[in-house]
Amino acid sequence: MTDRFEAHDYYLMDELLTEEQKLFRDSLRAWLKKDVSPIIEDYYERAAFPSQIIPGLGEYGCFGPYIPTEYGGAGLDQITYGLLMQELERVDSGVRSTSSVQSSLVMYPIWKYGSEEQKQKFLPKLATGEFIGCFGLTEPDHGSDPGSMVTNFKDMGDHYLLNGAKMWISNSPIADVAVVWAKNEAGRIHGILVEKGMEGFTAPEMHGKHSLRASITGELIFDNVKVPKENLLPGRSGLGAPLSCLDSARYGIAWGAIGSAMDCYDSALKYAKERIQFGKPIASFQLIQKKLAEMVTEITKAQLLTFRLGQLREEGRATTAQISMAKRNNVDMALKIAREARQIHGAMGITSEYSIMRHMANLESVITYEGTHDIHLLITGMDVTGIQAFS
Ligand code: TGC
Ligand code: FAD
Repeated sequence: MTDRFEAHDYYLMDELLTEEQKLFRDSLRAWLKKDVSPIIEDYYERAAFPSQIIPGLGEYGCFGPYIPTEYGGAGLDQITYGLLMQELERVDSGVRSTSSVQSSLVMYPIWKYGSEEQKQKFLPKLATGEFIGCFGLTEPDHGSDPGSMVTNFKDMGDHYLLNGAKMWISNSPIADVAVVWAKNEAGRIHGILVEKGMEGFTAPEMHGKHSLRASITGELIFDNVKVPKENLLPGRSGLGAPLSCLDSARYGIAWGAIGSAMDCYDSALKYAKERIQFGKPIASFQLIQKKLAEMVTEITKAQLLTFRLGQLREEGRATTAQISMAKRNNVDMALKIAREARQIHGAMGITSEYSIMRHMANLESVITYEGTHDIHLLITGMDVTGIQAFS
């Protein structure tokens, strides 16, 4: 599939970006067009992960964009991080997912809560893609309510003994290291680094997904796994530790969803101008124009919301609730745009000649993971009323 994507910048948002930010975005976009777009549909159809793109993701700063360079990260600002996520998801949500998990859910907790030895051992290799990581929070019986997790570890004197299971874990079957959240004997949640090859640790792949097919998802099973004590993240405990990682990943998703929407809009606009029915391009009909006008309006609103959120994050002022609002709004917006774009493409919209249906199916995962659409609504509700309505 030739990638004909052109970015539309209705409110001249590029004028708000620095030359360096544009350079990072444009060079990543060019590489994705050349090396990733042409293969992604095939991998998606075969439900396989294109592992040959891993070194490229490392080179373009997509593993740990905002992690300091002393640990191998790209040392970039939050807006550039967002722009990278937008470009990746413009191609496929699964590609953005790989970068999100590696950066915000694996490198971030190690950088933020890890010991110096853990940082030196894992971060440089994660930054290049030599190591792949995964993040185990969700369990078969505990998704939206991770605080009720049952995965646990016992202090055996010279090591910890880990038992339990995690489910729906992006990249677990190919991961070299898993950041696993588990309870100690006092019921306190801690992060533990579980490494590939530890006895009693397996990570079987989950099959049968109709969404995010170019990303591998699996389980994490711990059957009396002996974990060295130095693998405990010493810097923070409690549910707030994994939730703080989610803040960073959800922010990236807010940008990423804009990428999917931009791709669907661009494809729909081109198709509407080229497709002739009743002797005219379908773009000349009012109902098609309504769809296109609403799409570009919603994308522009999401871009402005997310750009401001990026500024607040850069200043360390963005709240969890503000991030929830952007994740919820932008993913919902992208899903609606994918559906409208699909309609504009008529029957062609359901084929693999266009990226629309793949984006639409992918976004059904994105609207559920990292906190469901309704959980984010409840986070906003709690923020504005001061009353929590989760339980
Ligand atoms: P709650 O009582 O509200 O909070 C527990 C403790 O955590 C603190 N806290 C935070 N700390 C830092 N950052 C945040 N964002 C925080 N949010 C809360 C809070 O202050 C409290 O601290 P303390 O000291 O008082 O104990 O917790 P709750 O049990 O009521 O749950 C709240 C809820 C439902 C919002 C939360 O648990 C939640 O967000 N649920 C959704 C679960 C989720 O998002 N899972 C994602 C799994 S990872 C994933 O999906 C990866 S997909 C990857 C990909 O492929 O891209
Ligand atoms: P549930 O929590 O069972 O929710 C089911 C429904 O009930 C939802 O509509 C939800 O909104 C609603 N609901 C739940 N509680 C309430 C409430 N209090 N009030 C109102 N409605 C409520 N997890 C990881 O830890 N690591 C990963 O890498 C990871 N990758 C994933 C990749 C994919 C492709 C997918 C699909 C999921 C992934 N997840 C991962 C898991 C994801 O985070 C969970 O699916 C998500 O948190 C929701 O949990 P659940 O599926 O158990 O749904």
